[in-house]
Amino acid sequence: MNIYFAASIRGGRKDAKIYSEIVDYLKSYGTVLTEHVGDITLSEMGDDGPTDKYIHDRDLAWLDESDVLVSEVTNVSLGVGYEIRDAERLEMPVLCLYRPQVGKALSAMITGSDQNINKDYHTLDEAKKHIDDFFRNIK
Ligand code: 6IA
Repeated sequence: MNIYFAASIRGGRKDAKIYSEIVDYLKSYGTVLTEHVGDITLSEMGDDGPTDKYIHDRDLAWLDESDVLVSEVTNVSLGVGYEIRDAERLEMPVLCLYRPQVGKALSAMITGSDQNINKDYHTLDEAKKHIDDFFRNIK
């Protein structure tokens, strides 16, 4: 099972520790092609490596090879929204994990789509339970 994990990079890295914990848990279900997204040392300016075109083309190729996309969507990210839509077009199962926050709401383009599964969570254990349910239902 190839898993594409999507989460904010240039949108902001304040939740990087959470991403790292989600990536660790996802590894029990398969190969996480985008493990670097959970790297807590990666800054939001993380652009000291390959070119943006290289990153874009490589990531979309990985998405093509993936069986599912799991995303953490609390921190708004253009890249994550772009990847979610591409995964929906590819008709792969998509899970969007969101931590509700006072005064904010998740984009209607995510909550209004019937091609992804949206789950709110407050603790890592809750997120893991949503991940378990997601994989149980796609097998
Ligand atoms: O708009 P954002 O940067 O927040 O978009 C984040 C999403 O786009 C993630 O889910 C990634 O899959 C993808 N993405 C964006 N930037 C990168 C990136 N930057 N590397 C890999 N995937 C990316 C450079 C990293 C650095 C180690 C050279």
